[in-house]
Amino acid sequence: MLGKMLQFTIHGDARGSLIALENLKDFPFEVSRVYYIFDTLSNVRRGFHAHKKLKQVLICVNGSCKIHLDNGLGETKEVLLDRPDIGLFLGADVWHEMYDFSDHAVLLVLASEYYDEKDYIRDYNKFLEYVREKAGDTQNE
Ligand code: T46
Repeated sequence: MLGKMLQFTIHGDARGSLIALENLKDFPFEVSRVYYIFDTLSNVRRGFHAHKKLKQVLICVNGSCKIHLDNGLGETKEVLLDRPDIGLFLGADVWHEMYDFSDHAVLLVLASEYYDEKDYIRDYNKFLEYVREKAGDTQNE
């Protein structure tokens, strides 16, 4: 699966809007870490990696940005995140790049694991080798 869009419930009234997210109800994992990306420039591209284990939900809680997804097996996708009630669920083994950040964009990320640099594959060719080897293993099972 190359990223899945999640629609969150907005609790709104005359005072404004509120979104509440709960482990295993609104997304399929338990959060161990939260981080957010802000003060980005529109011409900057970030990411350029995949994770071996980490699951994440990306939510652009202010402004907008785009995410390029690539499973290394020929499938790619571009996702626009421009609403605080939309999340992108990202499992392991997906190469991702974030770009086209609007002014004042804030990209909030819920992550299933603590930060671990060993979980990153930051070299695209190594990513291709990794996913193709895994796909081959699955076919041989
Ligand atoms: C991802 C995308 C969506 C930490 O010390 N702790 C953390 O939890 C994180 C996420 C980062 N860092 C340090 C590591 C680097 O020195 O913060 C610096 C910037 O991280 P990075 O270059 O990995 O940032 P992005 O925007 O390329 O990627 C981030 C996440 O790292 C990554 O897991 O999936 O956002």
